Amino acid sequence: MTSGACPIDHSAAGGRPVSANAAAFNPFGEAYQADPPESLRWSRDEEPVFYSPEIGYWVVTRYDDVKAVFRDNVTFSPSIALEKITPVSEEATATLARYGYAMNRTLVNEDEPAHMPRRRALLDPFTPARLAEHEPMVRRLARDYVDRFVDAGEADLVDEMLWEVPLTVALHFLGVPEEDMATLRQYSIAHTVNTWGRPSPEEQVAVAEAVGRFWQYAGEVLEKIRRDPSGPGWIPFSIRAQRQQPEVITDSYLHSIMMAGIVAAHETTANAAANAIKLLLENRAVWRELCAEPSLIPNAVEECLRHSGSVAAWRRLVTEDTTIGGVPIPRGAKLLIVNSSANRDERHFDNPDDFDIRRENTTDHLTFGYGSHQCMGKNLARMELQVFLGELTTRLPHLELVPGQRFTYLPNTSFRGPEHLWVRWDPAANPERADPAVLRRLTPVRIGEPSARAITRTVTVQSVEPAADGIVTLTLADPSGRPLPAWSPGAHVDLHLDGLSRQYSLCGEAGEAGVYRIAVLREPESRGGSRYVHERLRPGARLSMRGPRNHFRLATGARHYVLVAGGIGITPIIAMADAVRAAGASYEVHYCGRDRATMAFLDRLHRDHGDRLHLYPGSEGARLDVSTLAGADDGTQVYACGPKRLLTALERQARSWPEDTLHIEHFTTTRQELDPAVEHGFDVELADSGLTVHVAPDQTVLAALRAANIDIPSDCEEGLCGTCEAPVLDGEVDHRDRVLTTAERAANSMMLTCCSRACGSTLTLGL
Ligand code: FMN
Repeated sequence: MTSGACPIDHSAAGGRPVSANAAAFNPFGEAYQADPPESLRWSRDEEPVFYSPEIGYWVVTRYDDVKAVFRDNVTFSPSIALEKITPVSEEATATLARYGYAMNRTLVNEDEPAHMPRRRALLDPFTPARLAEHEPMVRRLARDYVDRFVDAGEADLVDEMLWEVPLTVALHFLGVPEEDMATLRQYSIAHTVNTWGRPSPEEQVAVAEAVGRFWQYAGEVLEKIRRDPSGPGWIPFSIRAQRQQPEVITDSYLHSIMMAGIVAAHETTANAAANAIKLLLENRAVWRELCAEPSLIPNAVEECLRHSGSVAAWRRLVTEDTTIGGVPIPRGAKLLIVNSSANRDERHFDNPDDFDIRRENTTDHLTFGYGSHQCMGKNLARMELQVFLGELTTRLPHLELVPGQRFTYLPNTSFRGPEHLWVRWDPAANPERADPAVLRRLTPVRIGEPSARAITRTVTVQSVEPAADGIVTLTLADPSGRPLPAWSPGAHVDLHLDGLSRQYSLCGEAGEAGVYRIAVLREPESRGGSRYVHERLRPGARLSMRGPRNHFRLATGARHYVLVAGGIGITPIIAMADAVRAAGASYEVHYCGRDRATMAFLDRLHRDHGDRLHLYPGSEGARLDVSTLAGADDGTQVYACGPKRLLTALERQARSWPEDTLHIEHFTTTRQELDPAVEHGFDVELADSGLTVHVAPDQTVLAALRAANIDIPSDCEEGLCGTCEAPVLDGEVDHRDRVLTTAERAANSMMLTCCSRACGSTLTLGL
């Protein structure tokens, strides 16, 4: 083909050749409609940023690139987020004009500096504290709708529940009277097709009619509420806010958010719920796990949003010549950023196609977007999804997909969910028939991102044996006999003990593949965890466990290892000793204790590490002099775990050792309640979200971020586990955790938000 005959406009592609794959890409075609991330696998692997002549957009498919675009809302303007992706025919334009259709800026498609003041002014009803007020309403609606079909044996969940409940929730949330649901549903679909679809010219006119009527309807409702805006809901709240800040919240703005709000608040949630239930029923073992262990639901919701989210792609306009992933992109280019593809990028998520509800970084998904335009309603959506799954797993655990059904999707680039979802079950087996008390069981809802604490697995206690005075060893196994995941020396698990989360280091031997061994000291001043282990745990008991995770990783390749343990701190150290011995490395073990009777693993240590072992039982007058340790020798690595006194002495000694020689793990925290008389308040600026959050003297950074709707996973909330870390861009941190190393603190690029604070009046975080 000569260049003159080439159908592709290379100038739009910045003069770059368009590959065959890029030329063939069509987001309205079968492959993308069936499975957007799968249809773009080639792109993630070979050409992560490409020009699509079919739609005239640049397409961005890798995680880091998509996130970078979301993060920079100036270079990548959101102004085209609601633009019609298919050019509108003259007739349709005339139809819209007849209705006075004037959809203007809404939060979704507005540039700075106008956007953030509006977002801030309208944010309050979306904060977790306000959202909690809606939980009873969401539960009541879910219950009522399931009541309607629970005895039927078969239902189309989309038609009979998943569309109307989110729509009703949306109307309640907005403070809009419940109107004709079926009409509103048609309006919403028309809006989606109008914005993100490819209607034929004839369809365009019908769609424009519906959109025009929707616009008119939104205006009428707004007027009605304006007459008495004292009621609950976001729209009355916004009308009241308009009185305070008329120049920020204008009339046309209110009309636009009224219409966009109805769609944004319900269609995405309805689709997300249908996707989630379909995915769970296709993965029956996971569905069964949720039925048995409802505390897994919040994380399952998050993994469903990552794996099969309802917002497949979003749009941005490039405002200056730039590069994305190294590819030059000209000013004026339009971007289709495919967040569903980013969510399956193996560069960010391990085995991304697997559906794994215990995935550690699930919440990193980009289904809600990211940064200053992140979905404001994300926590309302999460709440609804949790309530739906709680209701269905409790009342219809025997639910299954009707086999052989073909799932259809409304053809468009962005909003994705099956139009129908047929399920069936045997009503005679409904649990509530045998035991009406089932209906009183409330699955707790977590408002906000899932707690890392909830990513649990159930284990059985296989044996409990004395290891020394006051210490028992427990062997933990998978209840079904499957091997537990592999672990590395220094790793710990988090056990859920009667409502408490406690960490225990793994100390099993190499031959014990598939089971975990831990040793637990009964603390005289126990806060409940170790007492529970000693008094209540017997063989056969079931426990919720999280992990293993490792913040005390053994570096390979050192010339010599010095391993130091005090008391129960021997647990990670013995695993390290086994590993360095197996690797044939040079090492020595130093083990201090009160007396031999209280020192665990002495036989094993003598047997496996006899000539390398140095024991210091205090009752025999033996004392470890840390100044004699070989830390100063080039290539030596020192690992230590034990009581604070020992670790402080080592830290002091380590000042004379080469940097990064000493690695320690604390088992305890000295964290105290925050005393407002001693602490000072400060501001945390969030660079990616465009927010400034004030942290009061008696508040943690984590709590302040949560109250402002920022997602941060957490677990121990004592500065011990490292889950709640956040990137620091500016400002000096007063580090109070027990996880970061001296080098990490000195770099000042990371902080643990559950306990660390600002030295000065401001911190800037990369959130
Ligand atoms: N305590 C142990 O008895 N054995 C261990 O192996 C152990 N490993 C720990 C690992 C880490 C990373 C951390 C932070 C703590 C560890 N602890 C260990 C301390 C326990 O988590 C817990 O604080 C202790 O059992 C006292 O809890 P209680 O006051 O509720 O009884």
